[in-house]
Amino acid sequence: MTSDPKAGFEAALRRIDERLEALLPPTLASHAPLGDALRESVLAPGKRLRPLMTLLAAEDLGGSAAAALDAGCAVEMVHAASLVLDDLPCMDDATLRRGQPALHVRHGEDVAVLVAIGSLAGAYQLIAGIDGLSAEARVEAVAILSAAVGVRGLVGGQFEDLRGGRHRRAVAEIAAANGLKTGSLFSAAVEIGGVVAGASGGVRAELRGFAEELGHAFQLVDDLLDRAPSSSALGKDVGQDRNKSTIVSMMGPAAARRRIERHVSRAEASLTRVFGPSSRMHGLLALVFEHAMRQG
Ligand code: GRG
Repeated sequence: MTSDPKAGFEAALRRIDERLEALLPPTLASHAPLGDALRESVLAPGKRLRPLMTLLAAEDLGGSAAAALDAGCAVEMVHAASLVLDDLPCMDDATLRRGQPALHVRHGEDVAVLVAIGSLAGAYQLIAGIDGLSAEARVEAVAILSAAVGVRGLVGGQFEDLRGGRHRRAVAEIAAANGLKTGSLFSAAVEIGGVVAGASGGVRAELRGFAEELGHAFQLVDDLLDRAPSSSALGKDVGQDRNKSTIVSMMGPAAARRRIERHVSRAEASLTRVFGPSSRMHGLLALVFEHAMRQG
């Protein structure tokens, strides 16, 4: 196994980065530094896992690659907005993101809030206008993305995390918040891939099940890495809030690793039911988690 979690996906990742760059041209900087800041936040070197999943799911279910690419870029724009907001002093108060000073550190909180709103609006504009998708599919994709952002998604998960993070919570409560904070956007990413491909309700439900397990495992790895002394495969900017109560801090790293393994094997089982015993999504899952588990 290679030590690079992105190995084998370079071509798809290049397409994603090129499309994001084209969607956010330098001329966007007409209101500098707003345009520059928007480009910086979206184009900063992230892993692009969510758009990659949209792309792989749609293509491997027979959907249009171009439509999947734009849908994935919209999901990444939502993700970028969530990271900008998450780092604000009134939220996680983080100064580093993707190895660089957080957006509000570089451009101020006012610009950071506007960038997040602009990125979110851009995502909906993009997904609502995707070429080659029926009007019904576009509406469905917008509805899925909206649900993933809203009070039963990122917003609700973030709220629970902020309010409950420093209190002792049951493991199940933390897991539920993790599902909203992390799983909901993974779920939207793969389900929108299914919508692009015209997948059945059953396949879409299976994709959501996969993403929920993935989200739980991913958040556990994220928390494990928060305790690790150095940065990692998940591109983690470590040590931002070591007082937060997490499943890892409550159960310890060994039990957390066992939970991760259980989530990953359930995620794999869902993928197998959709794509057969081996697929590019299986490959992505294995690469990300094998690498992360060695680091954490
Ligand atoms: C209105 C979009 C919006 C959000 C409001 C602030 C907020 C509510 C939610 C934040 C949720 C959040 C930051 C969850 C963390 C998810 C997570 C595991 C992020 C790290 O993802 P990676 O590792 O990051 O894929 P990269 O940088 O590689 O893209």
